Amino acid sequence: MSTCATPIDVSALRRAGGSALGADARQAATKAAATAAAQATAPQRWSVAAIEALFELPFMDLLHQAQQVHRQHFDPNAVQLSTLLSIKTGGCAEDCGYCPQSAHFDTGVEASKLLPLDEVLQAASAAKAQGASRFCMGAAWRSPKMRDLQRVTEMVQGVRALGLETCMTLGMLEAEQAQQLKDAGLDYYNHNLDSAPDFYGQIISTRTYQDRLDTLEHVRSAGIKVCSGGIVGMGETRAQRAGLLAQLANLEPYPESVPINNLVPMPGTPLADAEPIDPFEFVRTIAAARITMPRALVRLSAGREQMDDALQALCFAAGANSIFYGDRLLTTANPQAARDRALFARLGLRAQGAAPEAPQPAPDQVAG
Ligand code: SAM
Ligand code: DTB
Ligand code: SF4
Repeated sequence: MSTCATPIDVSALRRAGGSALGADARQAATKAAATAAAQATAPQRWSVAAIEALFELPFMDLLHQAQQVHRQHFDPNAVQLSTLLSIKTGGCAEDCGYCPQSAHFDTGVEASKLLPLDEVLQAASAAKAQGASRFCMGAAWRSPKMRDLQRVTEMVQGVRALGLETCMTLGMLEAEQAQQLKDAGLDYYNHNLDSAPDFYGQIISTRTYQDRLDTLEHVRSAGIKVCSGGIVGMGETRAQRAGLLAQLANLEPYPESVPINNLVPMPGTPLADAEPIDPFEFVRTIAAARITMPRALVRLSAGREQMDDALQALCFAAGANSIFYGDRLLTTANPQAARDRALFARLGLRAQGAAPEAPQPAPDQVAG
């Protein structure tokens, strides 16, 4: 890992606060020692204002800082690949305003039953053969029922036996349910905070922010690694994007994996006509996530299909080091695996922790 770049003072930034951050403070922040956050023994809290101050930095300064933090903790040319499968689609009782799977909205997504084990294992084998290191299974549930949990634990065991890391996202969990998943060998549980507390109520009414925090606590206490992030581009303000990151970064410990989703506006949902976020603001969000959660895998998640290669490259430069890999997310399209392999080859990126037999990008797959 290279640490050649000019150091920064992350603590100074935290102290600096929001709009008060002027050119001098910015300069100070880019000149002082880089490893403050990484070396801190006690976790420090991030104020929303300090994270807003990161967003307000000149774009190049912010990217530079994010790269420095990234390089202290990760190989900057390695990207972790997770493949997603919807094991139970549609008909969800929740009213998340972005989601095509909610039964509250007429989106054309048909409700289906939980997939059989053999179909799940087939998809997992295919994901492994393509080079994924983690297999994430998602269900459109408010929370899993007892009988569902029995069946999903078999999926965890089967996918693990294939040599893949496992992740599930099944909605809210009670403490005992989290323990059952841990006992089955589940590595990660995804449950997003989705947005800042002061914006959340405009998007979802059927579960509270505290419900989400409680689930994360149950997952953490059971010893499962936490995957939690959110969505941007839902009409939130910059302060609210900072507010989401503050919530995540101040979890003790912060999540091992942080998906940053760019809203995929789905016809029929209340957010179908949401104003798209400025692409550079999206990159800023990735950079701020990297700086505030230095050791987390920051996942460039939903929305890649709508991004060009240059924007994705900026996201990687800003510290994203994980993607969903494979042609589908849950109900929407994701870039074809071949397109991702070509992008990786053009950028000199490689898959982190891929199975040895995973196909490496051939020179002729490199797009012009
Ligand atoms: N039902 C479970 C839950 O809500 O926790 C798991 C599945 S849910 C679809 C997982 C996450 O996908 C959501 O928390 C949200 O962040 C993301 N998501 C859903 N629809 C999206 C969309 N249209 N655009 C971007 N992200 C989306
Ligand atoms: C996450 O944060 N993003 C993924 C995963 N966790 C489960 C889901 C994205 C869903 C995008 C809309 C869809 O495909 O339905
Ligand atoms: Fe249901 Fe999850 Fe979609 Fe919300 S995000 S409607 S809980 S599937």
